[in-house]
Amino acid sequence: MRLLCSSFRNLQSQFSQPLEDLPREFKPPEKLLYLTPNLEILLCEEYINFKHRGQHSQHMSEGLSPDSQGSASSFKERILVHCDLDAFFAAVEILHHNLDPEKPLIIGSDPQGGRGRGIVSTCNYAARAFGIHSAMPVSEAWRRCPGHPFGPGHYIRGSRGLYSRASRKVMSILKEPAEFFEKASIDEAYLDITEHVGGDWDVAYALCRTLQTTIEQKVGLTASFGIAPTRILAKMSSEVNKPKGIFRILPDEIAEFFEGRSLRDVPGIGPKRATQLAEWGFVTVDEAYVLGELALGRMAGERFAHWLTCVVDGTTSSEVSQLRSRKSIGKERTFSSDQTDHEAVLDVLRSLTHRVLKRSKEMGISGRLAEVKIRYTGFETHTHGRSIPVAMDEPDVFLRLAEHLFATNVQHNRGLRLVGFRLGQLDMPPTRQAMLLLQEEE
Ligand code: TTP
Ligand code: MG
Ligand code: MG
Repeated sequence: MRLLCSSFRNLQSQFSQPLEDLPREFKPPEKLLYLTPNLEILLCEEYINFKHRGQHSQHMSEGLSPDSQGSASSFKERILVHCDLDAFFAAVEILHHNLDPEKPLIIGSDPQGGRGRGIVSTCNYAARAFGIHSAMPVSEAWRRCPGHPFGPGHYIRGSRGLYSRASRKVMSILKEPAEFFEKASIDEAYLDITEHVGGDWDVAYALCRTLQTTIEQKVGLTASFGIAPTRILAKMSSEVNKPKGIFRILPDEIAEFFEGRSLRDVPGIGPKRATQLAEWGFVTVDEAYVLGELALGRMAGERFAHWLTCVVDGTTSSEVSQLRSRKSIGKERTFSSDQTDHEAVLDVLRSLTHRVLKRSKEMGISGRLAEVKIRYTGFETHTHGRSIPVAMDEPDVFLRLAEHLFATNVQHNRGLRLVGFRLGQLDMPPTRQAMLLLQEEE
């Protein structure tokens, strides 16, 4: 059996008693809330913030607009922007390797001369002319547009680091004018710019044109923008004039926008649902909408009918918040060889926890759940979690929780293949994001 070093043993004995039971429901503390015997967290001052957090959670779970949480906005409609980069991975590779954008470029797994078994990640617009698209088997892509020496196709496996760097640069440009900002994926973001443009849709259009030019000049990538009063409408409009397009749906133009528009174009309507609706004779959104919520509900289900009616009425969510796209923030490390020195693994866990909390602070996000992931030799994986009563972003709190979870759960005679830390049950005070933006402007 392996010898544990003394500090690790001390840590274990410290945690041999379970953490004192924390109240399930948060009540304003008299003075102090003790998480562990050694860790005191003064909550009196912080309580004000936590109340805000509570309100914000409610607003998010109800999917209401930022207005409805009682902020000082005087605008009835929100002005939301959805930005999506064009042929993102392919565009970054073209830039990095100085390739000809007119030649078909396919990013994905190795085509192995047409025998490859992987899929296409994306391709540039020249390759799309051959009918190639994301998620297509790479063998099919090769059949449509073979690579050298059989055809003009250029195939690249791709490098994630390049894409992340480009994404970060774009996001920092987009973040600037947004009151509320949400990175929705590596190449897309939602912005709420209502106050910034004074509720003026023409100013919003001009701002998107400026952002588009700035991204092209500073990062070398083209982006498409959609401007609309709800999230789903903004997302749909960013698709309309791709690549390098801008499209705007004004609040009184929504019905017109859906006239003759395929139901399949609405995010959330998949091929199965679209086929079913087509069998009943509905191909376009307006065809289904004119039936009325009640009648459509009898055929397609009440929930779907209600949702589609809300989409066309422009009453779906207009909330932009980083928490919509993020469920947790986590980092993990796989060891090049399995570790038996648990003290060393604990050090790695501490460093991962620090990095997660640093990231969460940068994003203005706090969390209630600490989760430690442990993978043993042979791939057996366990996660151990513990919630605290209120969302926090204090590294020390989560460091103690991570140490506790590791020390009380790790199986001592086993080698470790991976360790990880995750911050979950995320929350964000509504004022925090604004503060973050202000700080960045300074
Ligand atoms: P998308 O924005 O869906 O596609 P895109 O940017 O390549 O093209 P478009 O001009 O139509 O927006 O996805 C962004 C990146 O995410 C894309 O460049 C590659 C990656 N991706 C995959 O790896 N697999 C997939 O199935 C999809 C859809 C995207
Ligand atoms: Mg894209
Ligand atoms: Mg995208």
